[in-house]
Amino acid sequence: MKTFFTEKHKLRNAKTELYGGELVEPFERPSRAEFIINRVKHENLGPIHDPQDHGMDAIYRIHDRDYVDFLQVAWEKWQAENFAGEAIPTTWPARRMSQRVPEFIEGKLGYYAMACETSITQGTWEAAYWSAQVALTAAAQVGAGDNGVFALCRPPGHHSALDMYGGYCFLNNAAIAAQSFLDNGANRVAIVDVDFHHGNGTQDIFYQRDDVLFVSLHGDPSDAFPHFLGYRDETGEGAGAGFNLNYPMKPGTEFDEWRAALAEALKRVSDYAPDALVISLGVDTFETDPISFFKLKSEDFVTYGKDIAKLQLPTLFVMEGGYDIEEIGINTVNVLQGFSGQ
Ligand code: Q9C
Ligand code: ZN
Repeated sequence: MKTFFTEKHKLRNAKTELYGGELVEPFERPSRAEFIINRVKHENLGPIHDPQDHGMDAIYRIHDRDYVDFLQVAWEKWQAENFAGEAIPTTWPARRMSQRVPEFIEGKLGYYAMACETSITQGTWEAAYWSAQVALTAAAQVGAGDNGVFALCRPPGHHSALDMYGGYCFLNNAAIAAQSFLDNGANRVAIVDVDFHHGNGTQDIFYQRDDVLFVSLHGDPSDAFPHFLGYRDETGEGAGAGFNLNYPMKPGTEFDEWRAALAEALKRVSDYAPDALVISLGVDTFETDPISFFKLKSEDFVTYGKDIAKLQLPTLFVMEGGYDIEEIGINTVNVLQGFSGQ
């Protein structure tokens, strides 16, 4: 299996995350990708390639222009105010307030953020841009006939929507890749999101569409981030009615229950008969993940990789979360090896 990866992910290197009322070192840090790429090499998963530059067009197929403009200049504008710390919003357009976009950077941050743990800093835009290019290049490789390809994206993407960042995500790599399949001749694409957290951004982007089926397994939003989306009764709207499927699960969920939900999800995907499958691959379902509450063990990742392979679909794996950093490489590559039968 080929891996697409760039060292440019290191440009995303925030010093702070607001967690438990303190500014801590971000859980989403550069060493995550280093552990994964080292495991890919150690296990001889396959060749590692740099991404090609597919430009901005594919990004604008998913994200709003004003939002992308904001991401590109947010750090510069924040710095111009001579604030001491990293760019973090403080105020949101909550219920019954104006949804106009403010001029001042602090207002813009609140407008475009869906969560405030994700500080914007020097290099954030460039890393997010190249993370999307990794997904696009890997998608093109699937389009060229490879049955399983790994996009080692960092920063992750699935919490990012049309005009929102947060949850460590800026551009929705999986959504951008799914749209690129459609723009290159696919009629239907399925996205299965196995990250511990609900893929609110991906759901929102495709909620009214029937050309992308979105299925997510995740911690119940009543108990887990992103808290405000991911309930079972969110099934799609308009043309998209019936094309969104959520499997929220409770704290302490073990692999047997999780795997049964995956089996249902994969059955729905199989019935949909997509031309391509995108897996939003987060391994924060692991039993010792520091910010999550499922109980998967390392060998379970191999098992579910095999389950996905049984669909026999052209499959793109897009890296999302996973914060037990010492084990992240093992768990991620276990899925890919299970899938490819290595
Ligand atoms: N108490 C991804 O996995 N904060 N994002 C969680 C837990 C945000 C996760 C706080 C978690 C974002 C891509
Ligand atoms: Zn996650």
